[in-house]
Amino acid sequence: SSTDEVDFELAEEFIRLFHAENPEAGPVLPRLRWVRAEIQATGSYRHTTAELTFGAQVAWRNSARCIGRLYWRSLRVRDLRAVRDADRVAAHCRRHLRLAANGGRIRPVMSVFAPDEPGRPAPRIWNDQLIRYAGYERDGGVLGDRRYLGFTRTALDLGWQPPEQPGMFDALPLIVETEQEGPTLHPLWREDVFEVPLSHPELDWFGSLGLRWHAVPAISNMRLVIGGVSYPAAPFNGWYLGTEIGARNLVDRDRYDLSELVGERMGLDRSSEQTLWRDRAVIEINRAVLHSFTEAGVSIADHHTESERFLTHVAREEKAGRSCPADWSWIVPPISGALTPVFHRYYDTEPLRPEFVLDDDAAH
Ligand code: HEM
Ligand code: NRG
Repeated sequence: SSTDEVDFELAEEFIRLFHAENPEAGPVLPRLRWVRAEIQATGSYRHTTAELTFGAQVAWRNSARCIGRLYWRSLRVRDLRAVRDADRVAAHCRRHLRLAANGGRIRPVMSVFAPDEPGRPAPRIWNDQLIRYAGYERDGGVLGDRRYLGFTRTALDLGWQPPEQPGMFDALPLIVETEQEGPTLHPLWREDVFEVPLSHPELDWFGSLGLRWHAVPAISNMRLVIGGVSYPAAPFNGWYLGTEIGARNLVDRDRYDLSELVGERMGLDRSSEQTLWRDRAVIEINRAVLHSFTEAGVSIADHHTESERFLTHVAREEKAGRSCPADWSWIVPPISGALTPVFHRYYDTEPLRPEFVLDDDAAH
């Protein structure tokens, strides 16, 4: 498990990589001797801030499912390894969201909290993202995000007070667990949740559907593993690819399931699948997402542009003599796949370290 003693070979592999890519860090052998002694004495070792920052950036570079990796060097890493108690973890997560949103000019940020150590588990964030919307059962249907029915129930059981008038887009509280305190609730504040109301460049009625989405996707349930050391609480964010919201979150059957409603409002012929009314509705939802974010001055990428950038990244990595692991089924966007260049080729698949790991017991 991740609170076991660190394997020196994993530490060595990372320290060698760090020194190979950062020659200004000096000779590798003294550092390796130090790390070996520290593991022998304590069962683990402490990364320098430079190692931590580099390790986090390379874990992003190695994320086979991520199309956004061209800017991996620009990741800002907040070294919060001294933070262990739930209140401070939550306060720093809220600050992370404000730093990342940056008034709309979204910055890729990661906050690294205390690692697991032998016999001393790190704090854990139960939410799969820092911002997620509640789902409530309402007369046979669901109000809000269907996928978060279970998490919403958990939050309510822990004592969460939902808004007096529950809605489709109520930000869930953070649930932070520490060894001493157990799970604890931490509501987000309004100013932590930068949101964009959705409207459409031509379909005037679209704005009155009352749809919105949050500006910052911040994954909080992946363990960052650098040189054998596990950081279970290390939330990170970039900006959205429009299709994540427009083709999945608002459209998947187990999320907001809105294609039927939008198809109907568009007056499309839904008597047969052959009219492709679903596809037409989903395209308009995606136009609304890109239009609304851009009008609001909030960073967002379209799948054509981000696909081009990703191939630039793959080419750069190749030129640097590195392999670039990529998972075709995650990289190709969920709409218009073959219209983007990422569709028309295969990728390296051997995983590399450092990495983000999704634990089995994570997620909801
Ligand atoms: C996954 C885009 C930044 C790490 C993804 C996915 C997209 C994406 C579209 C697939 C998500 C899905 O289908 O649910 C972007 C864009 C970014 C960005 C446009 C803008 C800068 C980052 C950053 C990190 C990161 C900063 C980490 C430091 C990952 C990881 C996954 C992923 C680990 C896989 C998540 C999983 O397995 O559920 N990204 N990303 N990305 N991204 Fe990025
Ligand atoms: N599909 C999820 C977010 C997953 C990660 N996507 C990013 N990551 N863009 C959703 O909320 O729709 N990022 O770090 O920017």
